[in-house]
Amino acid sequence: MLEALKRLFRGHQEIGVTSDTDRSETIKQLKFGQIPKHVAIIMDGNGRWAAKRGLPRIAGHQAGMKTVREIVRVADDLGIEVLTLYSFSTENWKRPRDEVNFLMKLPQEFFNSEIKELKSRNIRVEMVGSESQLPGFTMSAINQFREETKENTGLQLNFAMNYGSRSEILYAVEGMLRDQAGGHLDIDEVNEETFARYLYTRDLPDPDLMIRTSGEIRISNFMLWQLAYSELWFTETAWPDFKEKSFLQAIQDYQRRSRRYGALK
Ligand code: V0D
Repeated sequence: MLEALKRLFRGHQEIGVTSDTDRSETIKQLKFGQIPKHVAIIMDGNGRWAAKRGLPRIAGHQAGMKTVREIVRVADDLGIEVLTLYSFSTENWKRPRDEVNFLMKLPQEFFNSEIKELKSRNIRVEMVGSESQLPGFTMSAINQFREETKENTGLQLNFAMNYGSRSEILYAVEGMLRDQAGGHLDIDEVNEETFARYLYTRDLPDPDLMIRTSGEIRISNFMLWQLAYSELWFTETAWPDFKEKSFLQAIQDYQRRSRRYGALK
């Protein structure tokens, strides 16, 4: 963790913003023993960011990829264990065909530009969501990531792709009914823990913190089951403008909130 702190300060000096007292104050105030294990983010506002500048929506998605790079770095430096980024929802198929086609090529582009750094940082890349409707070339990029990073033990970076929480819950129910019919699951074994084993997120801890950018104060079908006890943090900032400083602010706010579960209140 001390290494993480050093890296943050080093990065700070390299980008020549030592006079930015806000930022260094935020870093100094972070409690390194209370870093959230799992942070999930709804990366909203790329299209709006572009429209505001008279640019095509795809320019917003491209700018959003730069933010992904920056946030992955800082999350890794802080020692966060799991980062889940909502990159394509089950509803996003309704967007114009050209936009969908463009988005589906981003995993390969991200692979080409990032695989080297991700490997050097010991980051493991995975996806959550339904693989079935995704184009072959998109799945092949994701599978390349999986294959080349499967032994990595550092930050787990998940992309929620073709993900929708209600359909995930139905997928879990189907899985349970199938196991029950096959004699592998008994009705008295149905509880919160066994149910969670049938979700796409079966191998992940629940998010401690969920961040949504760009002003909407909604969950929008993202991790309905998993966010039951999570801290929720919203900002007006659009995803392409969401920088390291905003992320550190979210972590600091998370640490300020006392985490009391319903039972303790
Ligand atoms: C566009 C802003 C990385 C949000 C970020 C297909 C919208 C950039 C990925 C990615 C997207 C996905 C899987 C993977 C590696 C990278 C990505 C999509 C959109 C939707 F294994 N950025 N990104 N995927 N955007």
